[in-house]
Amino acid sequence: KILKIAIVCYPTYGGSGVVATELGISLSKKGHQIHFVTYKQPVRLEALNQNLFYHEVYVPDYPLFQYQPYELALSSRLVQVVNDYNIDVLHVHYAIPHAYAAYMTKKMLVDDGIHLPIITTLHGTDITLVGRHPFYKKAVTFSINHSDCVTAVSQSLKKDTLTLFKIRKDIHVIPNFIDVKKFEGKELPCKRSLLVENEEEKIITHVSNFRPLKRVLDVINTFEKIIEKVPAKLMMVGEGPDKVMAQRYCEKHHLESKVVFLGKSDEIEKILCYSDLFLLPSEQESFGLAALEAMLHQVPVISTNVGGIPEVNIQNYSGILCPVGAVDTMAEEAIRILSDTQLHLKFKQQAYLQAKKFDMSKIIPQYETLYENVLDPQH
Ligand code: GMT
Repeated sequence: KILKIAIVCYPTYGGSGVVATELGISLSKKGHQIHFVTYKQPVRLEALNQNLFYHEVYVPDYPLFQYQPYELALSSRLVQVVNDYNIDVLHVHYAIPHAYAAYMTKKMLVDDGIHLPIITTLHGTDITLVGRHPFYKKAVTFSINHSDCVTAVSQSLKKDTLTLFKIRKDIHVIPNFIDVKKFEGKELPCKRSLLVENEEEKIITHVSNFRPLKRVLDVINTFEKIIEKVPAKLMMVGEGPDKVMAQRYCEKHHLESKVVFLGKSDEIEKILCYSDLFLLPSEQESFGLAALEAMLHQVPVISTNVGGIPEVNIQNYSGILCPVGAVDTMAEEAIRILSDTQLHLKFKQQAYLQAKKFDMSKIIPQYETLYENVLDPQH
């Protein structure tokens, strides 16, 4: 059945926005009509088509407000979109405040005689960091329990949700996905020579939003230890609160010629295609989409062994898992892999094989089944 689906997400560079956008695009290609409702056009939503719509949420400044009432503006806009386009299902990504706004939308629509099923997808810190805070906990619990269907991106996040909140709902685990076909057999322009002088010099990459939980100093400290043994450059991709601190550290330790800060990039795949190793030393990570994207480009991952990462990065297969803060071990493992061409190649191939398990062709139908189930009154 062709469905009309409204999707709410953070339109920024975060993984949850990327997952929501790619899901919407893929569903639109299958014939569903998709309506993104958010405050900015999602970054990966380059081209709208006849099945893909974007509705902006405006939150005008008003001197009385210290905080702009975004949930109010979002739910009002959602009511309007649902009425104007006969939306069948509302799918919100990241509980705060989207699940709450979805509940309000549903309630307001009752006055218009409309029943709107809501699906909430939990992504990470909406549960493990922000959502569990006593300031939000009650509202997060309430809005999860009042969603018609709840999904989490990993078994680990499901477990955390059930441990931290009093949840009466069944939580479906639907992992994040990548598009294997998009790159299969394609030669990407790999400008490796622009960055390194020879094959001996390796390229190590980190992609994140530079928040404290990403532990970007661990990335740099690991890199410092690696270059004691293996010549390498470090690509730091992304923007965020800890970026300046990381740049200062590099200046102070005379690493400027070896560590490149690339900022936000729409061309992650071009950076990954010439990367030899990916570092993800996060303190917490409910899934680790950045690691999965690296693996798709045959980049082995050295990561921490937290949250949902071990469901994505398999120990001694697609990469290596280490305890949080274990900079020495991460560096030793990196040196071991990078200095053995055969071993490196094996990890690269295995990383790709592991990534393929998360191909969108296996994951998108799981969401479609959920949409159909919430629409089926028998269910
Ligand atoms: O929860 C966050 O910190 C933000 C969120 C995002 O928008 O990037 O990240 C989470 O969702 C991603 C997509 O499902 C996951 O890949 C990330 O692991 C997860 N982040 C954390 O758990 C810290």
